Amino acid sequence: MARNGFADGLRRLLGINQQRDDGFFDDLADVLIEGDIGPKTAFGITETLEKSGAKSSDAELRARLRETLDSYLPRYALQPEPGKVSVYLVLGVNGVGKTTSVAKMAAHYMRSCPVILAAADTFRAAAIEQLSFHAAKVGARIVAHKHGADPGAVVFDAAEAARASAGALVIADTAGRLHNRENLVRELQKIDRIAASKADPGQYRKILVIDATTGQNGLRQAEVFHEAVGVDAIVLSKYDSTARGGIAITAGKELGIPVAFVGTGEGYADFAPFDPGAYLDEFLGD
Ligand SMILES: Nc1nc2c(ncn2[C@@H]2O[C@H](COP(=O)(O)OP(=O)(O)OP(=O)(O)O)[C@@H](O)[C@H]2O)c(=O)[nH]1
Ligand SMILES: [Mg+2]
Repeated sequence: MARNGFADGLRRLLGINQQRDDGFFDDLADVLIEGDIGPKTAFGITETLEKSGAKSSDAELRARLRETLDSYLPRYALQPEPGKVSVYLVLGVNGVGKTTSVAKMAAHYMRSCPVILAAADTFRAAAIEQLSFHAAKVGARIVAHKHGADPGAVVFDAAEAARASAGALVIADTAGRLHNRENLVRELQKIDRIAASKADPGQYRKILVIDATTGQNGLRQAEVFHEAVGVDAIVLSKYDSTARGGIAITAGKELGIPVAFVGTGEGYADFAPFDPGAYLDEFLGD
């Protein structure tokens, strides 16, 4: 995994500035922002630290920083209930890793429950074939319609199939489009209504894939999708390709959205539930 920019920056800053003068906390905010923490959250963090630990030792400051960041990370387990119809709708802009994440989630959940993939990206020409390829590889069932078909109807049929097999987790791939916001919102809301009506109560989740290499753009995407349909959890993809991961903290603090999974490569096994402790170890270089 790539070295963490924030951890290196923090180490450097602690080495240079032992005084904790005004400049120290400004510099710390800059280093946090370089680590992909949003400016608002970064200044909130430095304000908290300045109030509580301005004159503290390196170790104390690190501990306080860790405590503060930890308090911003919502705890969340994404687990379907056995015997129920659960629907996980996977959302995100172009190319962030939605289809790959759907396949990884299938491989993950198939160990504990039946999974049916819904090929609800009917927009991009090769999307259905791509998902079918993954489904065959991981051994998951798939429900697909023709290219250009109504994505809501695909989700509907997949949920019906889940009902017919006495419960299953439906994981739905969707098309990634953000260039026409109104269209996206309208279409998403339609799929959203169908998914919400077909899943058993409390078993419907909207999961946004964010490419960890896109930095602050990821937060903007989360805001747009959250406003459109409400986002329950994030999959942070391509975390293997970046030295920064502050988006997990910013999304938690500013939007209250937890990270559920982290993707660290192209293989199905390069995927794990988000572990806040391990994440903070790496972010802080502890
Ligand atoms: N290194 C790395 N590559 C990833 C990861 N997740 C996905 N990818 C790669 O990112 C590229 C795009 O992945 P897709 O799953 O097709 O993305 P998508 O969001 O479905 O794309 P569209 O359907 O075109 O919007 C592929 O080459 C994937 O192999 C990851 O965690 N790490
Ligand atoms: Mg896709």
